[in-house]
Amino acid sequence: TLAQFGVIGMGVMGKSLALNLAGKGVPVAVYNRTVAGVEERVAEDFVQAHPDQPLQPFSKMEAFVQSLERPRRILVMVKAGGAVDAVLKELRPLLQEGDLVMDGGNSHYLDTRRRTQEMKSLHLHFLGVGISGGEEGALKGPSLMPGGERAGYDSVAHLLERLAAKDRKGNACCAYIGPEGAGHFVKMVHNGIEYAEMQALAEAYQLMRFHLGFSPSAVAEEFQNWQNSGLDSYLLEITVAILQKQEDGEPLLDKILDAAEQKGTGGWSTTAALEVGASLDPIAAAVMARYLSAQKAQRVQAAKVYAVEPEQLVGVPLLLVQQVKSAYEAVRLVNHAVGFELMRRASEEYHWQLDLSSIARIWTNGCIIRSLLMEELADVLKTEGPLLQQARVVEKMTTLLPSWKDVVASGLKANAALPVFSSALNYVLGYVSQQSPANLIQAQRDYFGAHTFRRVDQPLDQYFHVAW
Ligand code: NBP
Repeated sequence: TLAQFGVIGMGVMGKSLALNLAGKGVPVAVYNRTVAGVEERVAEDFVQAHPDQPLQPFSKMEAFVQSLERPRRILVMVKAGGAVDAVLKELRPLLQEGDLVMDGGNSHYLDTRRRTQEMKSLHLHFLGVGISGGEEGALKGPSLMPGGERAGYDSVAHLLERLAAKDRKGNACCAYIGPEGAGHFVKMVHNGIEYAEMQALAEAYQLMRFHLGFSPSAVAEEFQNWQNSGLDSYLLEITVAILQKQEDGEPLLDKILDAAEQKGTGGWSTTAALEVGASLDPIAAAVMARYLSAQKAQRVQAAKVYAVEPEQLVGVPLLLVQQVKSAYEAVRLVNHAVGFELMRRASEEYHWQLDLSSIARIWTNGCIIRSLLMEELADVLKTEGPLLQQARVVEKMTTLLPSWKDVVASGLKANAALPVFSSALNYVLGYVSQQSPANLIQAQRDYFGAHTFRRVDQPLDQYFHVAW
């Protein structure tokens, strides 16, 4: 029998996705480039675990393509960048009109736009599919963000929906996102939000560990309390497990070098925000915090020169921990708000008609930023208008704000660097200011560059210049 779905690239993700779908009874063909034996191993592993399920390995691209029923549906799961173009180049002459190729890697959305056009000119369908959930998600059900031509999506929707995780109501965490690079754009923003969520957790940990004197296991216990009181998320869950992990009777965390690495999607989100003119403060701050952390040698040297030590927060410990929790909760609201606002702006700019509530829904399971908050947002985002102005969010934010301000103020005073906690707070305070000091900026611009300004006492479509 011909396979209904093909996967190219038997790395961590490709292998797991192939096993996921074949495990659900869909005949799948798999191919990996030169490395001998990779495909066979995947097939062997699979056959052992599921003796009745269909998975066919190929080591020749042509035979792989021929093994697929038409129109073909092929998922390319290789390293983002040149490797995707190399695979497409090899694949194109083997395909026929109406066949569909999907790129499931973390490709840049502008590359996806270009590839969509290249494929379209050859009458081939192309989808850029954002995939989140890591290895486990790929195996058990990831969150899928397919973007590209609607017709291409329709020909594979039934299979992608089987592949995906299910939300609380049993619907697939997969929905058509929009044309061209929309799917990869949304995946990129997902990762941007992920960066700031991780950094926010790191800052909460830092305050408790180094400024309140908690041990890693005591922080884990506190985080567990948060989990059980409405803040549950996958990232919080894994952080608890990480803090509890021991090696030779000591926290493994303390043996890990404090220099964060990154593959670029957080930075891409920041660049995209600059391109569409959206604020992305906590996400940009999280990216920069990783860069600063990576300058380990310079930091060690500077620590000697400045001799600035972490100091204890002043106050009642129980109360302070409560305040850290409130700050964390508020930061998360802002982080999600700026992420969704970036998508809204991009949607307008590129005419994608993104459905933000649907995007939040497909992020409620399978992906790295799944959380109770995301489930609430799927509902809140059904209402038009900025997230931070929705009644429920305003109410929540208003109760959290005093503690958040206290934590940031006393944290900075105690020498804690809090890039995400503080940048998100700055964002909110700026956001709720009726009067900003930007009139001074406009005056300065007009002074040195004759850039003109608008006046509050004149119609707003008129611009003025003064001989300063
Ligand atoms: P891996 O590093 O595990 O696998 C990479 C795959 O790309 C291998 O099959 C490799 O083949 C293949 N490949 C490379 Br590298 N260069 C190639 C080329 N020029 N032609 C053909 N194949 C080539 O990566 P992964 O973790 O599975 O990630 C794949 C994509 O999925 C990436 O874009 C990644 O960002 C994205 N992603 C990863 C995760 C995750 O949690 N890991 C989550 C979501 C998205 P070889 O075996 O012959 O070297």
